[in-house]
Amino acid sequence: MATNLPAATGFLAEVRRDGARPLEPVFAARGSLARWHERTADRSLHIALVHSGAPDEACARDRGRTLVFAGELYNQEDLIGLLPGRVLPGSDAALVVALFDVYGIHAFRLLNGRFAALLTDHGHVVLATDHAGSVPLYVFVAPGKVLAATEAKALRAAPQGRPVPEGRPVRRRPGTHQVPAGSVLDIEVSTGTCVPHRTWTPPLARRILPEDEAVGTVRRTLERAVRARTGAGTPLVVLSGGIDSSAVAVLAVGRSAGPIDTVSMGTDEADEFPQARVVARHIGSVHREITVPTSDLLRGLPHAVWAAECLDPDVIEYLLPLTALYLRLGGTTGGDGTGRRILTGYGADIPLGGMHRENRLPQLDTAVCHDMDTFDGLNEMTPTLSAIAGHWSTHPYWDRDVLDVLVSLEAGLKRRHGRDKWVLRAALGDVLPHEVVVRPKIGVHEGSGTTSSFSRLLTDAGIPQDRVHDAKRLVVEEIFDQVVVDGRHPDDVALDTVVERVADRPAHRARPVPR
Ligand code: IOT
Ligand code: MG
Repeated sequence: MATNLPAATGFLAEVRRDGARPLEPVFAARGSLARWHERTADRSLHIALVHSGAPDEACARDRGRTLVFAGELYNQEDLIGLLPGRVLPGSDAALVVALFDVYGIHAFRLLNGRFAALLTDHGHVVLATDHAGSVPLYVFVAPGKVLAATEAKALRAAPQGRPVPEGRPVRRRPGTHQVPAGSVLDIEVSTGTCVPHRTWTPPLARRILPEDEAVGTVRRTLERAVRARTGAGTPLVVLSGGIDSSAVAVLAVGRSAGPIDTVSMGTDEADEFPQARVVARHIGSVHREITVPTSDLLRGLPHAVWAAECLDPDVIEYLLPLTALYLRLGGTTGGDGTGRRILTGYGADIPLGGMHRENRLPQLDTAVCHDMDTFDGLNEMTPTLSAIAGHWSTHPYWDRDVLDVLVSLEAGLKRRHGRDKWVLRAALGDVLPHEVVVRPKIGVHEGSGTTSSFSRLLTDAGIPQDRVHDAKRLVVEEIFDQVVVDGRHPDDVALDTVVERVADRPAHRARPVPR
């Protein structure tokens, strides 16, 4: 592989029997663009790939099948062990197509990875997402046509399509559907008939383990997930100094020959720099601090929505400071080997109930169940968030094995001895300073002042305090319509006008204070 990044970070692929012109590939993800065209007697396949220097490795052909693969696998060794006597596949795509030959669609049940894939298989198209749907995948289906892309905006110009079973319609693009997380869609091209299969689902049962066994299992599984993600170069960890990212950073150090890189972002209003510095000093990382003026942070709202294609205002508040950080990391051209491999602590709170600050076990597990039922489609972990700046991000806590362990632990291991996320804190107790291990959670939206500055933007426009959350939803929707549905570039979105329009809606006008 030419770089330390996956071969491809996104694709648009079109299987057609009609010979129509392929769509113009439009991606927020930055990188080099490669195009392929393949013809058989009854169909054509057009592929446009966003790649980082080795586009050939993102496609694999075997026995009349072609696979397009964006992302990477984290259990290659186990998978290769399933193919005894075969020539060792040279790329993740080649490995998956070889496994498909042995296992059919069930091959996708074997994969632990961060990917979206499309496979042509003799009159069928098979689409697959990883267990978490962490690389979003969108599809348009009509008889004789299957179009799929890792960004909804790439299918913007597709005509009206048919409903896709289990697919999630995209707002104001009724023909385009998002493929669910942990799924395979088996589509017959001639008829457009589509059969969905689940390949993963969050564990529903809870495991009872002695403390030391739970702690040891979490440590080992997380260590393996970090190891699988560090790659060959110097890893870069986005570090807040909280337990989640500090754990990733200290485990990455164990994997790296030299010091690792860490970076923290803050704004002119708030930062967690002192907390992150404690960790950076402890692990001896090469550490940077990036301060983003709050006005610039807010101007990035259209970029965050453009990258994540997400309609949830709370999620956008988590992703906005991270988008701002990724855009300022440098080495931003992609495709020329300067994009960074980024490890993040994002996602630990979901299986551990960390966001909910809940002491009572039934409510804690209710929160975990709710969050595991609702993560799909939020695109919180989309690689496009960092790919808009040419980077590749990856999330050890949402490794399939780590997630299986964390979700399934009984709630009393998550909240214990008066601490939230107890099992994780205990698992890192011997390698992190005590003050880091016991530090209470601060969300990135709080630590960077994003929630408060976004609120102020709206109250300054005259929106009453009690309407602010609702107004945030409308602002995000309006931006989504411009950058995803209408295909506008985020630099061309007039945020002030969007806010004014939302403020002018009757429900959002400030009411006179009753005397
Ligand atoms: P938080 O846990 O604060 O941050 C997520 C990750 O972003 C951190 O682990 C760290 O790697 C990076 N990060 C945070 N702050 C900074 C900073 N100042 N500088 C550099 N890197 C930073 C929200 C949250 O609180 O993030 N994320 C939750 C999940 C959201 C809930 N979603 C849901 N229910 N579907 C999480 O699990 O991480
Ligand atoms: Mg977190």
